Amino acid sequence: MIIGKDIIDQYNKAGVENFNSDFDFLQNKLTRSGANVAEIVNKIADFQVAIPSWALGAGGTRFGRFSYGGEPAVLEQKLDDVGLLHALTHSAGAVSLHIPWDIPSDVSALKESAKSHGLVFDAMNSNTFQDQPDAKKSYKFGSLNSVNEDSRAYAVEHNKEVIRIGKELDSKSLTVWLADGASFPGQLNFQTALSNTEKSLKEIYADMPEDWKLFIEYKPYEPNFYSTTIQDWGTSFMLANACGERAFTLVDLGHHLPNTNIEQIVATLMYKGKLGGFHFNDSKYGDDDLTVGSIKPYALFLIFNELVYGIENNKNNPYPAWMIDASHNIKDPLEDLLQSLEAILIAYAQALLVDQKALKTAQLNNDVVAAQDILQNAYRTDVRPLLQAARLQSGAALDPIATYRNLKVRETLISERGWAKATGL
Ligand code: AOS
Ligand code: ZN
Ligand code: ZN
Ligand code: ZN
Repeated sequence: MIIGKDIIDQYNKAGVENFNSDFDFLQNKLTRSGANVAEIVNKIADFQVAIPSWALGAGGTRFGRFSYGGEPAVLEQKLDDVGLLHALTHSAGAVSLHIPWDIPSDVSALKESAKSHGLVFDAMNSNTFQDQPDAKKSYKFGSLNSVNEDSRAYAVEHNKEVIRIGKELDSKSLTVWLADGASFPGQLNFQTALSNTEKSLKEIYADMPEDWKLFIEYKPYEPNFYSTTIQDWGTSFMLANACGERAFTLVDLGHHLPNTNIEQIVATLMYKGKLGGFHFNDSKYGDDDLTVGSIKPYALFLIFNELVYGIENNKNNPYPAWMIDASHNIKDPLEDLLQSLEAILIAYAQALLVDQKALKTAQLNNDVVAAQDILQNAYRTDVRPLLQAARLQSGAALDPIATYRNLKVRETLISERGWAKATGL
């Protein structure tokens, strides 16, 4: 199924009048307070978030998975789904593949299809957290950190294979997330595990082309419940520094112990030029991988406030790679991703509204009340007309979810693809 611009335009007609009056109201209000609305709308329109191939099927928990119907069975169909999201929003212009779940059978056909949807291949993801049916070595007791030299070499080799596939697709980065750790005290020697991990990552880094980046993701626990070798941003940062200047830390919002100040981590990494990538999701308890902005939208805004500040002020930090890393089993995955994209852009737009000059003045005067007000004024602004303006100007849908439903996308996908489950998680 392909959604053409003409069809979107047709559906937009019904909403344009309301949009105009909402937008005028907001534009006047923001212009009065000194904001450059056209510039903000352009920034929102430019913001692109990668969709991971594994979020397109119905995800789940370790207790079960319920199919949604019409899930993409093969990589080409996953690309088609991201294409639908991009047509509706014009903010999902990239796809993040996972090897071995997404091994392309015909590289040039795949590139052609990506091009036709306006998509690029963002970071490649390796997988050394599962044994594949044809696995020659096991990752049961670790991969890049393994005490078993053969397992370690096998895991390094897999990452090199992912780089090789990524090169063919013109991807420019590799994300490494490791499940490596221990479930019981005494199971592994922390220092040996860390030093093996560092050695392995250096081998992978050395194999990357000169214009590639390595993103090192951290996570405090799960699937191991006593220790994880790359448990926090500090460990990731240390390993990134050990690898070299094209290695960076990747922040996944769900990978922190409760109440961790993630915005401060973002600021610290950007200050050092080491924030490479971002996985968006939301959570209440752990790595819940819920829809972005569904639980803690204010925290998301505060994080974006640091991102916007860092993009402006830390020129030593490369522009981060954005990806949604969410997956669960009770919503239509495409509608869920549309909600996540909306939440990301809302937080971004609100952060763009923060009066940075006034905030600096308040901070210099230790005016705590004013500082809080400046942030909350931005956060409490209903910025959705700005997102609509950005979409309208790029030919996307004024209301993506309503258009998706009106067009009966899921019903069409079910009739085209049936009830087979997606490959992957
Ligand atoms: C796992 O918890 C991490 O969030 C990973 O980034 C990702 O979900 C996994 O690599 C899926 O392939
Ligand atoms: Zn992640
Ligand atoms: Zn995760
Ligand atoms: Zn997650």
